[in-house]
Amino acid sequence: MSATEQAPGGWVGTALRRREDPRLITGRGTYVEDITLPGTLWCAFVRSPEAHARITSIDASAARERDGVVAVYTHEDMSGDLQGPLPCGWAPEGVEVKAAEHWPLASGTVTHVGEAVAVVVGTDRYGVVDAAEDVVVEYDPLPVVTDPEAALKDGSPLVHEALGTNRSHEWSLGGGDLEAGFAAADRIVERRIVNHRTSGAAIEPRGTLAEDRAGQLTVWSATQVPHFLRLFLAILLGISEEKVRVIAPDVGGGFGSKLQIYGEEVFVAWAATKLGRPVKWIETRSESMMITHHGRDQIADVRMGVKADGTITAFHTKIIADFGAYLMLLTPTIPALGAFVMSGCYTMPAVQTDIVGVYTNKFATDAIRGAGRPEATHMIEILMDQAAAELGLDPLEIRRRNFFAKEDFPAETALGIVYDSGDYHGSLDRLLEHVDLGAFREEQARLREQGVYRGVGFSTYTEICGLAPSRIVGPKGFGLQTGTWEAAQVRVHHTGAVTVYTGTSPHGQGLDTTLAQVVADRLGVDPQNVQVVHGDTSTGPEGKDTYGSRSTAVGGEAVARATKKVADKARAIVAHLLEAAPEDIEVAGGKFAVKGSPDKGMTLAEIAGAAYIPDDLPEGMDPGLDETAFYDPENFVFPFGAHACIVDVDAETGRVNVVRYVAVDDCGPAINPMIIDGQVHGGIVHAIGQALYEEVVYDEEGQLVTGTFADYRLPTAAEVPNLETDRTETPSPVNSLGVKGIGEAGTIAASPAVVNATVDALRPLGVTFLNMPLSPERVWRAIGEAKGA
Ligand code: MCN
Repeated sequence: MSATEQAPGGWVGTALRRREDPRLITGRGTYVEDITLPGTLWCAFVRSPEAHARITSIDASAARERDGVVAVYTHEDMSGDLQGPLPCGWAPEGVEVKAAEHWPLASGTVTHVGEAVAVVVGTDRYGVVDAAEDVVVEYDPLPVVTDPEAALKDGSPLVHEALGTNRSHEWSLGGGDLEAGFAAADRIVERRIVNHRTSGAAIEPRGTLAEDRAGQLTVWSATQVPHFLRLFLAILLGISEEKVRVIAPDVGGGFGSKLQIYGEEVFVAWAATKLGRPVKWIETRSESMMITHHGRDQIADVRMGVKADGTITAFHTKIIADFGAYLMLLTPTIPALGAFVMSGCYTMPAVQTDIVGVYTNKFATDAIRGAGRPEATHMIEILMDQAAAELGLDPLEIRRRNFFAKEDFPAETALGIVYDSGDYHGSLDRLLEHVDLGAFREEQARLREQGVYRGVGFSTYTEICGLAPSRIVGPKGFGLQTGTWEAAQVRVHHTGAVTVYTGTSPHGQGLDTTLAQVVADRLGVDPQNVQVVHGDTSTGPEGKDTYGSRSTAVGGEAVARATKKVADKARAIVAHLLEAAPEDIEVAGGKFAVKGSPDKGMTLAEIAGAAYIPDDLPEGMDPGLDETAFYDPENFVFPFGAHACIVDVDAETGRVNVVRYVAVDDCGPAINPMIIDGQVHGGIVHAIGQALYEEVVYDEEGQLVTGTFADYRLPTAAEVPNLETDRTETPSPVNSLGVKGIGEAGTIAASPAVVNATVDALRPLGVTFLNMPLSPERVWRAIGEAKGA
């Protein structure tokens, strides 16, 4: 299909090329870095080289004397103007969360390497960096703890003395009779699963520019959450909200790491108001590795009870979640998100997740693509393979025996969560159309004789996304101190061109294209004539931004609902002018036409003309063609799928090479199959990266060992085979589009497939279990240990 050839059903379903791409890939995007206002001042942060220390003195006199330095600030300069510390948005009823105060600039003590201690502001971008080196900070080092288990022990150094403990909180989610479930099991499979710390590693580091012009504060920031940022800037700086405008211009990837209210953003906004001049900060790559939040970092002791035939009787996981030094916007919620889908695709009668959150002297963890759900899927899918091996069952057979059946949907899990729709057997069947398992096993045996260790691994997953239902997510439910609805405005201009304002805020997901497709079908126009505006808090309705794969299932549905209101009004105008009944007007052939008389109709431009020059509108109708909708869904949506990974392992060096990867995903009816493929590709590569290469490492002194892309190994095209993708389409009953999220699905699904494949390859050598990352050294050692065993 060519780039613009419409699918038979309309623009929805068409593999339209991302129309934002020509601009983005030819250097015509506008990132924060591209915006410099006259008189802009730059800032450079003085960051702690210590992981834990008392600040005994800060001497900025030499820095202040440097040419071009306008000011040097510390916490004391700012604190009087701040209405409170940086926010953590989770305060569930009945759970005591011990949150340490977290300020943009350290207050007396530093608790992780890279913590900002002072800032130099000046006229020259490079001059401020030199001046920052002239700021002399004296530290009195304190004992450091980086291991979360050590941090939980009595007598451990305390990250925050004032809290009296390193334990931030405990939280559990369970359902069904766990004890009875384990009592009924023929076997209990137990594993310790370590899900190591990773970085979001977006191609564009963070950056913020702020200008205060006559009391109106405008902030450009590389953020996923401009609406939340405006709200918190207003609250923290004590400025009336309408006087704060936040613009997220083009944002070069976020992967969760820009779903945050960062100290640098607050500082830059504050400094702009203080100095009356624009202030700008652009993060360096090494800062990004150090002080843009990390993800994962969980140790889970997982137990699964199974009958001899593979039926699961109980699933219990105890998670130690390493939060680093501070609870940031969503830090403590991340492991809990995984708890909601700890049943996976399976009819487990009893499930429980117990979480303990721990402070350590590292930077904070928070949402990174998948946010809690990759960790949950990893536990479940690794345990499925481990149980199959212990019971002598086929890994796919054990899955099938426990799947919810297609007829079970909507399916309630033991946790009381209702999965909206699904066909788990269907997606696995589809996967096996691509992967001939019989032929693979023959090839595997043949290769083993030649000393080549090839393995196949599977992951059958479901995830929870479309983050909304406020009644479940909000203060009286899960405990987020916000609503999580979405809003949209659809404005038809005089000429019939359309502008859509969405409260979501994409940073690479292609929403400019897909939301235009949704609108185009409903208004009978070409998507090229539908402009999508996002990421500016002073245009369009309020919004709740982008995370949790919500932009389509929640934001897209809000767009669909606003468009429906416009279409209904258009229908009424056409019916009035053409003397037909509104219910007889349909959108066909680029017109609002009378059913059965395609020639009798009006284009959107003609209707807009009638709406804006209102000399003959239906009785009582207001002029204009411009509608807004707010949408708060009844439930989440639950995408699902089946993935297969084939790897070769070099038994001499331990190197794992992914030779084939096949994914079948289901996110409901595709709006744009090409964009879905792109999202799945990116998601899988993210997980292959975690499984094989990427790891944020701190040493025992709390020094960051992986501070650059030379140490933090992102996979490149050379490490990833051509990914094979296919889809099934099971509509969700939750929204009118039937859609579910796809932005995180690949990442949620893929890591256990890679690990299961590696273990499958190495079973003849006696390796039966591995934790990530599967670095050559770890795999090589495991082979050696198995030989010695
Ligand atoms: N889509 C579709 N048909 C469907 C479902 C989705 O065509 N049935 C399309 C959507 O319209 C959208 C894309 O797929 O163009 C992803 O949609 P959705 O799943 O709703 O996810 P969001 O837009 O809310 O994106 C968030 C999600 C998250 S949480 C992370 S993290 C992430 C991700 O998406 N970060 C990304 N994908 C990313 N992709 C890029 N390039 N960069 C990031 O930082």
